[in-house]
Amino acid sequence: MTQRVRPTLYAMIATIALTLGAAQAAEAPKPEDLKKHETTPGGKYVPSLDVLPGEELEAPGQKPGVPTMTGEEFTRAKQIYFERCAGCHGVLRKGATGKALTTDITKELGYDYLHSFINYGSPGGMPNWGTSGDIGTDDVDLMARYLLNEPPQPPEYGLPEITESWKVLVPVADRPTSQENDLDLDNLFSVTLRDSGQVALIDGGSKEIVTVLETGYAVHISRVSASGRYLFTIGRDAKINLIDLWMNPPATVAEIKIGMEARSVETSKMEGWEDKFAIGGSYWPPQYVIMDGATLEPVKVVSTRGMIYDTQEYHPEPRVASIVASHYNPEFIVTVKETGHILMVNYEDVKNLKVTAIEAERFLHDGGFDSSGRYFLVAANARDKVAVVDTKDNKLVALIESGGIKPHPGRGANIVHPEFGPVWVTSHLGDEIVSLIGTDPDGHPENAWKVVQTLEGQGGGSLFVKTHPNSKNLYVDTPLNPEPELASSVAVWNVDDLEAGYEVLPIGEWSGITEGVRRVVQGEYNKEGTEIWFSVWNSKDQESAIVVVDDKTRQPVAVIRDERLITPTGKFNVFNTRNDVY
Ligand code: DHE
Repeated sequence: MTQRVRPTLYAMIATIALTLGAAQAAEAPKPEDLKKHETTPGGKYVPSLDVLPGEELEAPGQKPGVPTMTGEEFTRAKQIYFERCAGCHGVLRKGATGKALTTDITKELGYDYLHSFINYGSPGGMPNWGTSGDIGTDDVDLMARYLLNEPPQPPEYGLPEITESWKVLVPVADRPTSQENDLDLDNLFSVTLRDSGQVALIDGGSKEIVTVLETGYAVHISRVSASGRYLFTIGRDAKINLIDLWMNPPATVAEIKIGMEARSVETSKMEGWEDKFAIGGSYWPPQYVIMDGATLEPVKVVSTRGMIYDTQEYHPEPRVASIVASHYNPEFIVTVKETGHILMVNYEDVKNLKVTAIEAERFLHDGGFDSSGRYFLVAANARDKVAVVDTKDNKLVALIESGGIKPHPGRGANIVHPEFGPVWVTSHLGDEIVSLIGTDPDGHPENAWKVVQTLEGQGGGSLFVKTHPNSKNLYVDTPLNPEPELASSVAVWNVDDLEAGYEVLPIGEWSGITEGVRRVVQGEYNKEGTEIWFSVWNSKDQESAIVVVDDKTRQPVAVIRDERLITPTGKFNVFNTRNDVY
């Protein structure tokens, strides 16, 4: 895990910009101030690019007056940049959550200045790479020189490359005409085996692993078609696998690569359009691709490059973050991180594509529906806000201060609050706050789109919250908390008595595993809402597990330990995922 959540050059340039034009190199901070330069859990959890570091990119030509680099040095610096810096500063260094690092700026700042900032970080959020030991002395020097050189440009990946990667392994005509296995498909779980590039399909009843399927690299999420027949996975390398759950055993029937770096995939869910289309969104190149739902044949590639919603300045690499499928219109809801737009992509007539671009906020990340399925709530995590979109009328309804630092809801959790009615819940990466947002404009208009209550959880470093319509429990994980005890446990509240506080479930301990940090991540319910599954996520060379908890008694009922369960993270129950139950 720790290798995944890398510190980054977050906000380096916020501070640089303040002193832009200052001729002198930055002063080294006093030892007593160095604490301020440490990276917080929230600051660490930013995108890193997994595939681009390995890409062979040509070094741009050497310019006069710029420190020289050997080919070997360039390759190493490029790798460090994509792994640790590009998430905040952008592939092309034009700025994202961190400011721009283009050579017109870096040359002005000079080598000494860059070196100091990389070494010591800044109180504004830039990690202290050098003094923390995360980047060695030689590499601090290397990175300062690299930033004075022009950035290399990774290749584009358009329809020719996408089509080239497309394979239909089992044509539609050769697929089963009815379910050929005797699995309880609705209670099947697709479990990401992050570091082995696989997903495990696990039966929700017996907890047996049905099959382990090869997928893209470090699969990010699974989604299920409206009919429940097809499962889609997306790898960080932008490879989508289309898995036919009717086959015995379920198997990949088509695959495609929609870019080079990606995180999201979804399938059409509007009545009359079930299973018809799929969509994938990529980080690099910044684009989304609409595909045929049964074969993955690429139908349309659309770039997300364009203007930032408020400053109306051009952004060359606005990444596609979360995507969900509307239940009210034949549309995909595509969030674009850097421009802060929420795109309502209408798939009725793909040739004459209609896209409603809703101005929301930067930098959009993850989100989900309210309990009615009409409103989509998404975190603009670097702005501590949640944007709410009405997917029926295609309008921004509200932009809400989330009440904590860096909201990170996953898809959120919908509970019925005894006083405030239906609310949607998010936790935060940057602090212990759990925020409840009213979502019922008709029944509880005075509470709608407001943070009606905040709870104090175990601590910062939370990624996911979870509940189920049949449950009275609200679970909040804290896998990125620096305290191992908090990272390996979850907090659970009774939604009817939130004031009573939370109970801590020592899931890591319950797994029986004694090695590793045992990060406990992402609760996911079974179909009935009677059991909740948690991943106990250790590093690749250590043992991991899944712990199943009885929702009523809050006691473990099963521990799935199997040598095939390498780094399990996300879990997606077929019924809950296809029906947006959370
Ligand atoms: Fe995720 C959802 C991006 C790191 C596990 N993650 C998402 C989504 C995005 C995203 C855009 C929403 C997809 C959607 O709904 O369409 N995640 C990113 C990153 O950019 C980031 C910060 C760093 C990276 O380089 O990838 C990142 N994510 C992680 C992890 O390290 C996690 C904890 C473990 C892992 O498997 O990699 C992780 N992300 C998840 C999970 C979801 C997710 C389990 C879906 C949660 C859900 O319930 O919907």
